[in-house]
Amino acid sequence: MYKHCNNFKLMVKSKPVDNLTNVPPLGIDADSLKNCFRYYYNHTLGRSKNCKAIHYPYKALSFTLKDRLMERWKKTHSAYEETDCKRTYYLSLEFLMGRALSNCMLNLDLKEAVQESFYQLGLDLEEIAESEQDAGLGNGGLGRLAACFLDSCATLQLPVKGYGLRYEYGMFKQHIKQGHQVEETDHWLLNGNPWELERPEYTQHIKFGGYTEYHTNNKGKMTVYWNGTRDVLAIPYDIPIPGFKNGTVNTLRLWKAAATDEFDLDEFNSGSYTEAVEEKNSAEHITMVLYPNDSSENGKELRLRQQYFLASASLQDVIREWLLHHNDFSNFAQKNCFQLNDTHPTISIAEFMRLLIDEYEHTWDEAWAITSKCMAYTNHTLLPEALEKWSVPLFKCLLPRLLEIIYEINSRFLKQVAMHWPGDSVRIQQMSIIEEGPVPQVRMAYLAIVGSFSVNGVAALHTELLEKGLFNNFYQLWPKKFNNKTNGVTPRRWLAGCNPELRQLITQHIGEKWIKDLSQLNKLKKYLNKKDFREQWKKIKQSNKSRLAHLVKTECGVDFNTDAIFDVQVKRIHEYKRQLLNILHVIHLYNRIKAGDTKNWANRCVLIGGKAAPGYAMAKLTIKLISNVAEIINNDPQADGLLKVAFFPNYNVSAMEIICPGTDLSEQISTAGKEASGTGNMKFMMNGALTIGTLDGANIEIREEVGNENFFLFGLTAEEVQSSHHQYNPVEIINKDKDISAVVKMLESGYFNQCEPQLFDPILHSIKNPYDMWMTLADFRSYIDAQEQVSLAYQDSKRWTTMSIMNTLSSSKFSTDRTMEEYNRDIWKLDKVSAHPIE
Ligand code: 26W
Repeated sequence: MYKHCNNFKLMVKSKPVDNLTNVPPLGIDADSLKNCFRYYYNHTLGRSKNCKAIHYPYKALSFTLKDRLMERWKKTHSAYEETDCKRTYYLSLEFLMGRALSNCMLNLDLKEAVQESFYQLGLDLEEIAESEQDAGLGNGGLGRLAACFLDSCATLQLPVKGYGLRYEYGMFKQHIKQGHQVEETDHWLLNGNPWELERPEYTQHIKFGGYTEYHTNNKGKMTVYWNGTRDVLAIPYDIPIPGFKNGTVNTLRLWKAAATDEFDLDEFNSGSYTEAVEEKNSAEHITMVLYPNDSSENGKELRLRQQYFLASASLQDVIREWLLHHNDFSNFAQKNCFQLNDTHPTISIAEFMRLLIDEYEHTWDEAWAITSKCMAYTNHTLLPEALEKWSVPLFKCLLPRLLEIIYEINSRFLKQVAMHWPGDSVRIQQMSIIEEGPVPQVRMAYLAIVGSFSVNGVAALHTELLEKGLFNNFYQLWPKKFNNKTNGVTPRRWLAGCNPELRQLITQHIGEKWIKDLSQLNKLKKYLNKKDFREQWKKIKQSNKSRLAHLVKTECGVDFNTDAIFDVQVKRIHEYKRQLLNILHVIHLYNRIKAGDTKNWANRCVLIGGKAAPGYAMAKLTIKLISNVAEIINNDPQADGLLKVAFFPNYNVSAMEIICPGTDLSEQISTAGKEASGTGNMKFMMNGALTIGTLDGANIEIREEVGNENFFLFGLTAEEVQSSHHQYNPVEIINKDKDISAVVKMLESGYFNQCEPQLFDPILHSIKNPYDMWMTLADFRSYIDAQEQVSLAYQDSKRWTTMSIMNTLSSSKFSTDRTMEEYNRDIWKLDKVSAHPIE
């Protein structure tokens, strides 16, 4: 293990360094924090009062807080070791953590003490906290979900460790220039990350390339050697994950790729010294950048390298720790579980087989018995283009031994299929992990299902559609493997943290327990009709709207009036999410203004934000359309006061922390059957926004919880979408509806692209296309009508306030605490371990 880290030799003559019990606990009062802060600022960082850079006070405070986490972190680790408890490893290519500092203060309950010490030092805590860069190691929903899960696991004292990649560059930064998205790199690690702890002593070796050789050993046993590989080092960096006021600190371990110091002697001797060194450079590329695609990634070799790198490093690390305390793998499966976050880390199934067979001398059957009992797979998407496939030739070249193992898994699996459906060769072809064709492909989702004991979807409808559609064959074969786990969001970051005024109001009325047990929000019901409570509720919403309006002004240069409806859609830009439907409605409202038709009008400020995958032309064009429409409307005096539109640049976790508390209306308008769950919808609901939405993903469950009367429903159902594709006639819809035809005409006239003729033709074609997958116009009328209901409701301020309160107090199901309890009850079956609470 230490082969390439010679500075991590073990001590022989020295005694172990003083253990934890002899270390005095660090003070958490304002004075101790202040002294510690000063120490770091002056001594460790070596800055003086002349230094103006905000980065250093940020760093000094982060170190101060990390120190407070450290003893809890070690105690948590020892508690897990001492109890020899069962563990879960959450394997994910993405962890969208956002900022750490304010979250740490929240969960350690240190905010007031830090505030006090900063007051004494004359420093502005808010300004310093806001200077922290987001850890944007994810694209969207899937990555943020992983982050919320970690928060809940630590809060519930579940022994769960996250494993991911330490990308040097996170999600790109989005600028809007002349209405177009422009990407800028996010070199978030440039100035160091004060929250991470480098652990070079646990470096792992990862193999790539080479070939396999078969030898029979002296006991007559066939052994496989994977030789001629080009190895890469995986160096772990640990990030602390504090639970909410409970003394637990779990770990997120992120791997960085580094070159080995071994030189390829052949190359060296043949004089290719620089080439040999260059090779080392390419090793480091593996964790250089997060892939910014949230639906399709067409077989890029580097992406497969990333996936295998994560899988192999994490599994070897788990095995290393396991063997510290166990002699063999006999009860490994009883004590360990790997949760695969989508198919991205699915190569783990084959890699674990390889390690058990080739490195730890198990038979195939023994290895399979262990592997298939500890892997669990979560699916996050129904879109066929998002289902990962890897070309067999690429696999063979990069991971020859793993391909052999996958073929063996497949051949044994297909025998099972043949037994279940004798003579059904079509079924075999349909279910094979290897898709035949000119270039055969490895179907990662099928590998994940075959190798896991649990397969789950992320909302009730989504799981049902997996069972009935995409994975139906597998469901027929193994119905018990399938289960639903509706997503959630952490109420620490997404209510207590981002909405401090509402936190205070709620706590004043029902105490503080709701932060750990969101079902307590129900207790607010008795205040629903209390005048004082309602007034305060409204006041807080207004104040959060002012905060958001201020942000919109600085980021977009657009004035939002806080009396208007704040109508918000923020999420990745994708055709299925139908930002297009939203902007078509905006154009409709504008047409009404121009026609003087403002009966029952409610003033609106429409905010749309999100990143488009850099190669997704249609998504980028949608951003341009939104920007152009905004430009025209915001500069038209006729629309002034009635309608404002803004595109929010660089939407990320920290922006959402300001956006969701200030929102009145949450837009969840995907084509039914396409959005697996959605989690933004939950953040808005928790903060008292009302939803306008289709019967898709978790919207269905949100509506169930809040009641039909508190939800603005529109659009076709998933079933209707499925069954009406063949008779979809958008041109007829346009011709029959004067509002819709006015919108389409407006676009066709080039009103929004006067200097750029034909610019939006692809958008016009797509909505008029009878094969439009997203059936935008099919739902347009129903959407307009539902939006009119929204306007009416908003004018009745009393009714709106009631609906808003009802949304927050009905949101408890959507806490990831509930989600994690369910994963644990049905899949992981972990005991909770208390890490000797200090609080
Ligand atoms: C191949 C690259 C790639 C990368 C990411 C393919 C697919 C993805 C994800 C599946 C995209 C994603 O984030 N899915 C979202 O997951 C959320 C958490 O479960 C759900 O709430 C969203 O509905 C789903 O779109």
